Amino acid sequence: MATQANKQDHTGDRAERAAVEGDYDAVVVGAGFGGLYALHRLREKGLSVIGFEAAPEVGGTWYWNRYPGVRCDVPSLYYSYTWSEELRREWRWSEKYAARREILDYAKYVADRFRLRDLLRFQTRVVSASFDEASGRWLVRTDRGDEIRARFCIMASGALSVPNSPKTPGLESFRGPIYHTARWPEQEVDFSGLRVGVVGTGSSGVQAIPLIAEAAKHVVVFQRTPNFSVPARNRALQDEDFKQFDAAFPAYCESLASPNAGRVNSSAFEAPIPSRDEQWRRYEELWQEGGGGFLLSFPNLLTHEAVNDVACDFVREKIRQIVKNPKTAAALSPSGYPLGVKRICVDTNYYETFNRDNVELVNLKEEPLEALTADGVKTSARQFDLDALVFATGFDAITGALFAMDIRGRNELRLQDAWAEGPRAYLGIAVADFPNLFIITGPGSPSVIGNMINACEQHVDWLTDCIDHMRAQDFRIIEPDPAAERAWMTHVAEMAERTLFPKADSWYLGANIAGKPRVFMPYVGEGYRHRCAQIAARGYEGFRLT
Ligand code: N01
Repeated sequence: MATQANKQDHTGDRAERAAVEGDYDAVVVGAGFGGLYALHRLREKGLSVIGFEAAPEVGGTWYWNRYPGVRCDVPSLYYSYTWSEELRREWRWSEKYAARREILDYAKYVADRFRLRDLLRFQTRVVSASFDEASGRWLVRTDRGDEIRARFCIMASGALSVPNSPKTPGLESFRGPIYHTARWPEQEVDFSGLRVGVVGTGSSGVQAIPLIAEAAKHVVVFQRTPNFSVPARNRALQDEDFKQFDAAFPAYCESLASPNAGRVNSSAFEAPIPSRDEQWRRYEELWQEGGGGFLLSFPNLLTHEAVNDVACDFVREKIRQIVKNPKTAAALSPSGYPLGVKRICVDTNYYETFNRDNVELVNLKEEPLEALTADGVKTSARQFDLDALVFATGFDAITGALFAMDIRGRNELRLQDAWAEGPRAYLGIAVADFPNLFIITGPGSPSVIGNMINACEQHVDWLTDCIDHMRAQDFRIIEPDPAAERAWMTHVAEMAERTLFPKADSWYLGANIAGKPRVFMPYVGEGYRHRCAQIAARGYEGFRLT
């Protein structure tokens, strides 16, 4: 899509530099929270390591996502690394849910504090990585002519980093600027006095729409599927919050490694079905508290329709109470899929925004979007004249960034071909036929279902310990046994099937991308970390070490 954002050169001028060549122990692709920690840990273990990052700065998806209202939906005290006590003491978040700017500052602080920038080549995109059988090394090439060899290749390219840009007919004919939330320009976009169309009502749209509506003359929201959204009730953090967090921190870290930790744990299948009254009371408490903690209301919320249906009713009732126009309220009310199985949105004044005179909701289920024209958007029923358009249409999640590179394993096998019927990765971290390649938060690991920053840390700790073990035992190659990989992916699928997750067309399933195999990618079961630790303790059970 020729959007305003990628028409401009976001990465600025690329400073001249000589191409890098040579041999390293490890290469890290991406300088988001996974890549930064991987660089730190690998260097700490005494490995020679180099990192490549397409952006001119660290931060990963937080570098590129600059749309109005962008902030994290995980409380900032928890959306933080746990691996450095010093870092934890030094960094002080200002708000319960940090805005993008502060998260980016945190990533920059980490890069400076731990001297990671020297290891990184910025404004450099990895274009290919291929495994050379003879030397047992990866040959990695970039768009700046770098050619490096490395024993280990660590893909920290992100689960939500490649924008999904629908190929809407007439895209090139629209006269105004087109923005994508995941590739927003660096300079502030001034919508004042403009008629703005927003396509998409996931987390990004739900955050952006209220602020665009405050600035613009008129906003038309093109909604295909309404999402469940809960209020964030964001606020400044107080000393008391830090005290409470410090007290809870050791138990929190312990809980991450517990055999029961996970989005859905075994208690879900044993817990009684709470009465409607009990549920209503609990949802009201959590609604007032604000945030995605709503999903922690009952252990069987994501496994039992009888429970989930009440939660859906509760949110729909809230929408009816907030949105004055009954037709708009009905159109904003999700139905036909359970709450929480598409990522729940966490908003500030989202539903309230539809009470504004300058905001209009278009239900694309009733009048599908047919094309862009020079003047705006044409649905099957009407033409909407617009000055600017925003696509808040999400990402090609989990596999998108990997497929954007030409990754080849044994016998030139392309990752795309290996995953033609859906991604497969043992523990979501390593792939049969792709030796010594590690994917941070890959398909088959909890990744996007939990706290991404903690998920990245766990993968980095696991893979660096694995590399340590290999060096100590003089192993050169590690790769999953295909049978172990198959068994793991079967388990991932079975766990998802025991829940309500597959009952919605979500990006977890690849349903948002035409032609993408419909495979539920994240691991929703319990004890993932515990299992990874056990597998390591048993000499990397299910892996072949040679
Ligand atoms: O993307 P989405 P997102 N025509 O895929 C619609 C994380 N995140 O960027 O549902 C019309 O959720 C699509 O409609 P439908 C978070 O994990 C976190 O908002 O496919 N509409 C949907 O409404 C989140 O889940 C934070 O029918 C089209 C929307 O676009 C993930 O990123 C903030 C369309 C896309 O929603 C993705 O969120 C932002 C088309 N052709 C993101 N194609 C926080 O931490 C798509 N849509 C708060």
